[in-house]
Amino acid sequence: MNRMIDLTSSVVASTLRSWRGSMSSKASTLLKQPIQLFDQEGHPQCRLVREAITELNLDTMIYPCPEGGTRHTERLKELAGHQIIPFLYDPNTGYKATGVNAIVSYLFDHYSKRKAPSFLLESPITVASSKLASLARFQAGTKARASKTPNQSLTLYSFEASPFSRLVREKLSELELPYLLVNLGKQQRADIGPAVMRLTLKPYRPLPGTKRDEFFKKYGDVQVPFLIDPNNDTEMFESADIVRYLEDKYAQ
Ligand SMILES: N[C@@H](CCC(=O)N[C@@H](CS)C(=O)NCC(=O)O)C(=O)O
Repeated sequence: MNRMIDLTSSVVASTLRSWRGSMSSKASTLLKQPIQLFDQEGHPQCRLVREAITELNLDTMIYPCPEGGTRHTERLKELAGHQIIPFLYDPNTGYKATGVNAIVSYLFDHYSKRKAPSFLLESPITVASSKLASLARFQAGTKARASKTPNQSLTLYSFEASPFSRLVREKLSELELPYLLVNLGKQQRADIGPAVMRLTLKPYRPLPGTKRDEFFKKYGDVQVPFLIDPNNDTEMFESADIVRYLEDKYAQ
């Protein structure tokens, strides 16, 4: 797809969901092990779960289950006893849940002091707007394509509403590549906007002690998407380069 169409339609998709999944809580719960989500980019219900995960600032191991894909179905069947997504497994507590409302309510109850907000729960309005968002992106990420299995999982720094990161997540989903999703949602005014055009005149500094701050100290700025592929000793910024890289290395 043409890059301009990709970016515009990705902005439209985020707008249709009112940019839910842009903001992250200031505190991030340090999980002993990341929660695990069997997910599909472009799946309306899965999007609602990922929005909640950004809001709660939880690192999540994503097992993409696009239509026609088989790479993670055995493990899903073993854990869940079915093949319905979204499915969550929390290895820290042993909790398993299927479907938006069970997953999102559990995550808010367990990892925040708030009740799950209605805009992140399944309702005719949230599902309809999420379906429209998927349509705006021409259902990208929903269909499996032949790919090589990586030895080790990849890591993607992202946040749900990021139009640039969505393009990368779609590719990871189509290629069924498992990845650790590290959410770097916005936590203050200065985080808003692209890295090259922030809503602040002062030199950019993330909130101290946050994952963003850790990232800033390591890489000198905060920009997503950022991909780490330990299989090829690769770390990279720039969505177009990452999408091309994934296609070159893993598509068959
Ligand atoms: N040219 C970059 C642009 C990436 C970009 O601007 N990403 C935004 C999020 S959509 C960002 O990192 N903003 C700064 C921030 O979140 O701190 C790409 O294609 O990856």
